[in-house]
Amino acid sequence: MNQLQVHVKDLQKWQVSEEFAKQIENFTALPALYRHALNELENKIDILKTEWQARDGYSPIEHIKSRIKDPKSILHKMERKGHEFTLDNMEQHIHDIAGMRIVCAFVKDIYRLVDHLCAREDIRVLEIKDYIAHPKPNGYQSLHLIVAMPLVLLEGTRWVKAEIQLRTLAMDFWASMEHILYYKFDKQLPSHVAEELKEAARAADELDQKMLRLRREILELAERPSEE
Ligand code: 0O2
Repeated sequence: MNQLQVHVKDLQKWQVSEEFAKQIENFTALPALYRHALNELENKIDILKTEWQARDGYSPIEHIKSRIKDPKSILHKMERKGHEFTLDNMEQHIHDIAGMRIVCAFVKDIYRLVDHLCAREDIRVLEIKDYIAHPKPNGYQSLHLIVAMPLVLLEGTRWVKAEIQLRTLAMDFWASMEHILYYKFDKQLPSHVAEELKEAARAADELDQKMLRLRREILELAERPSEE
């Protein structure tokens, strides 16, 4: 599959137990599986974007970004969640090893896209966390989907998990800035800073609502017969 993959037969010369060799084989093959799942997902979203653009002259998807979580972050998250470091726990409890962020222009585009994804048979939506309807206490807004993607392998079909974060441009700006600001600060934020961050999240929300209002107005103007 890729150069990271190790086969049980390659390990036999080191006389490791078959069970240990199998574990290593699974472990080294895993990043490639997540990469393939992400590629499939990117492809599906790309097709959607092109179709929407061709049909409506406008795609609700502004841009997408994807990444494989780095091993250090995976271990940190497992520690934070109190899981023993095993491959099973990693696959079962860490949902965002394969992660995609989809940035949309408007909030209603996000729900339109979620409805579409939930109705598809080639993606299983396992969980929806709606931090838009229910923002986190710090002001964070996004809609998270935990999905499973089918990969057809020699062994049969394997469903691989991925996390999709859906946000507007304004939410993405806030979350990216908060991540940068907070990243270097490993202590409790002073309350006035936390309050200002929350205030900035409210401003991002207002900006989203204002843009939606403007869009409605412009669409209405476009549909109105000209007065000539
Ligand atoms: P990183 O470094 O961005 O990958 P779950 O994944 O559902 O099992 P978790 O982590 O409690 O458990 O889920 P949640 O709250 O849905 O958060 C998942 C991801 O959302 C985080 O991954 C962040 O990417 C993003 N996120 C959640 N809360 C915040 C927030 O307050 N600010 C910002 N900027 N991003 C947030 P990681 O692994 O925590 O981090």
